[in-house]
Amino acid sequence: MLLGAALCIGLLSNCTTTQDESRPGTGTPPAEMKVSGESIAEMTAPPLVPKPVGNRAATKLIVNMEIVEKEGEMADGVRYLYWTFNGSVPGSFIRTRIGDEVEFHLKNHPDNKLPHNIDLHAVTGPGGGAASSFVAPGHEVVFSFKVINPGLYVYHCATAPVAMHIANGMYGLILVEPEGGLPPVDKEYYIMQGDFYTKGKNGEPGLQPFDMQKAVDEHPDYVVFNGKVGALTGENAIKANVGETVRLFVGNGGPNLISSFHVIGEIFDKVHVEGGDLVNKNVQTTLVPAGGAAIVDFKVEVPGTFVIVDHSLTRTFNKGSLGMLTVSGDENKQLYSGKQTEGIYQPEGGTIQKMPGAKAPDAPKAANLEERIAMGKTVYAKTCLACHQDNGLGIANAFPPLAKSDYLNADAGRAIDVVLHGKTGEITVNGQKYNGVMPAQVLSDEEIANVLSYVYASWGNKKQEIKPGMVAAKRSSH
Ligand code: HEC
Ligand SMILES: [Cu+2]
Repeated sequence: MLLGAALCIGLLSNCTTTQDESRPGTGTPPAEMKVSGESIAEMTAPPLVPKPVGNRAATKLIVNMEIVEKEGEMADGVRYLYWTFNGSVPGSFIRTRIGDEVEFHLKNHPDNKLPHNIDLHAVTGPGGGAASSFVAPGHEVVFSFKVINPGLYVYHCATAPVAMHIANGMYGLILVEPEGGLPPVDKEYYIMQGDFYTKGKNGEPGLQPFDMQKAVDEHPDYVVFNGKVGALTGENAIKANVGETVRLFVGNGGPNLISSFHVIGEIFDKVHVEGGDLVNKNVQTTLVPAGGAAIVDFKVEVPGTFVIVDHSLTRTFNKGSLGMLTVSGDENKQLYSGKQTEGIYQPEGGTIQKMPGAKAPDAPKAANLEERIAMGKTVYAKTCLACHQDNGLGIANAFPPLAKSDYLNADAGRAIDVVLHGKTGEITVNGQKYNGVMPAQVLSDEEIANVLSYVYASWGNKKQEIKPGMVAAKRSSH
């Protein structure tokens, strides 16, 4: 939008205010609308959405969002460490109306390992809020913005490496309703597609780390709705009754793939193309770009199971982008007289488990160096791998290598300090300068001893055992 304004200045002749033409209502420009009162935004996890705004006036709307990093189930037996807004993928749905002044409270849970921020595409301002929302674990930031363009917008984390934060689940939708609200419908749901990149191939069990190279190559192992295989199938299917109108708020977090969004056996009566004001009618498949959205309305006339897909179908049948809408009610033989078969499009099964909390019970103590290294490897996978990577090589210009790191090998006491207390400011590792933020790690003395012993035993580093006592001494000397 800022770009649009700049272009407008450049092309003096053709400079109408396109914003106001498309907007019904009082005629007050949204940027100048007064707000009355104050309320706390209702926030919902997918596939639910908050109540419509209806006729309420523009208000000061307080949005509370907490970033939570937690392990969950990507598919049967496949675990993944998700990074989330309010604990779900996609994050909580935010519902506003034009002219609202949003006071955004972004908290980063103290158990998290990483700093994060948020870029809301509904924001007019630098980085969509990213510039003012960078927040370390255990901290909260507050910033405000006025929503002045109606539509359905994506929000996402924009902390480097951005694609990695998005690939781990850090995205969601914010709706800006026009004055008076969108036309009412009977059922509304929230669906967001995302592509996921795991070390192991699709279906390989166990905790699967993020794979940066597959992300760079745009070769996802999973393409799913609402964060996991089966989030919208079987008993998690979204529901409606014959004769009802259904509205889907559809988003695509990406980070890479675009979605050819389609519901098998339905035609979209109305689509807000790209989530904006342009309404197309009688649409079979609508394109939802990465970092984009669409509002899809249709009426369900016959009962049965309607399968929701990305019509790039190998994704759907081999990688998970499959959901279901179950419509109950009486048959309408005039419209559809066929046999109904349920569940045929469910190759991966429909079991769903809740994402449990990330906290594990206290680990047992290592009896010898070998055990210490083995336990340290687990700590590494959960705590360090996200940044320093599986192979210890880090990520160019963002996270320094631990493999053959001269910085690490020169001073074990300093390495303990880095893990205990975090590190910011410029450092040089193997001749390369880094100036990032390593957050202090919330780990016990035993865990820090184990993980550093593992790091020292790996990737050509000098073998050195770090004992819990050494960590305890550093902790108390600080
Ligand atoms: C949020 C990403 C992140 C996580 C998680 C993280 N680090 Fe770091 N680490 C960094 C950054 C960034 C630096 C460089 C800091 C600077 O520029 O001052 C760094 C620096 C280091 C260094 C010193 C430089 C080097 O390459 O030798 C060590 C040692 C280290 N980290 C070990 C660990 C260990 C062990 C863990 C897990 C317990 C861990 N880090 C978790 C981001 C991270
Ligand atoms: Cu993030």
